[in-house]
Amino acid sequence: MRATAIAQPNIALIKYWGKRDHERNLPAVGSISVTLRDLFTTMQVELDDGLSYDKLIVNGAVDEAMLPRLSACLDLVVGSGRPRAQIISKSNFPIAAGLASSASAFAAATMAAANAADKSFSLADLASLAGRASGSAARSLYGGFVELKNSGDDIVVATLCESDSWPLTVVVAITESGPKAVGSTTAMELSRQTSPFYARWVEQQEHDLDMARDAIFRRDFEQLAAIAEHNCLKMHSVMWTSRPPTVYWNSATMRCLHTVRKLQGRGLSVFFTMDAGPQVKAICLPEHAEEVQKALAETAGVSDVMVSGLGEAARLADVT
Ligand code: 2P0
Repeated sequence: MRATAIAQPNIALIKYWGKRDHERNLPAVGSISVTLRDLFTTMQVELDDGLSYDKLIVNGAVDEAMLPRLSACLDLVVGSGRPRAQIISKSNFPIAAGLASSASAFAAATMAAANAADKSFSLADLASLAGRASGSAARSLYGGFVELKNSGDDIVVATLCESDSWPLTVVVAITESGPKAVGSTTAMELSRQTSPFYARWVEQQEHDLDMARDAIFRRDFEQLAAIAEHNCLKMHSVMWTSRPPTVYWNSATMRCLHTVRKLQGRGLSVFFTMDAGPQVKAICLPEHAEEVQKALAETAGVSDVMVSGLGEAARLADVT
């Protein structure tokens, strides 16, 4: 009744922002992401009839805040009459700071819970279940370049290109390490309800997905860079025009964008993207990673820089 799974966070190049169905947590738009290799979350789920309540330990400390969402995820995967669980989670990167920690956490939790309960779900079923817990988590069940499509009443997730067939590098500049002030679920709902740009955002997403998919199939870095930056800035424009506005950036975020622009001016193959947090992710060709890392580390306000290649799908660590 115990299993452990490992999943890596993913970084969206074409973003998920907004829901079309709250109850089932269905996204309003498709998305394309890259799964990372070097940042990871390990999740051990132990179902125990002797327990009277669920318990979550994150990086050695009891975590009450995330427990209700994880308990609901386990209810979906195992069934609401399930035994209570002890869940032990470890991540090697800052959590709740816009680094997609919920994606790796819920992807790993879904896989571990299914195996602890001896349920044999297909990968597609696991992705659907993980997506109900956290939209971006569905993508972390797959490796490399991953697309999440809206399909009728559910989602369909698939790898577009394996990590080793276009091995890009992701450099993450940390500009703030505390948890974010507004959770992305709340912020995206605010955007849907109040931003005058929201409808256009949804309307244009298919075009952005087509452009990114085409760029990935043809390994066209310039095309991918242009559409990913555009899509990211559109998503943040939707947030900024919400009432009240959601602004995840800080001054160091902006300085990192200028750093990336300068690197591009010098001919380096690199582009930026930002999510529901102030960190900047610079995606580049591996031969430019060292220079990108150095330039971001020297940018004022950057406290740390993490580097990752692209990685594989979520997997089981053991089953006992
Ligand atoms: C993404 N984000 O595509 C976008 C870009 C943040 C910005 O998916 O409400 O934790 O749990 O489904 O997946 C973060 O939101 O949201 C996210 P829920 P999730 O990566």
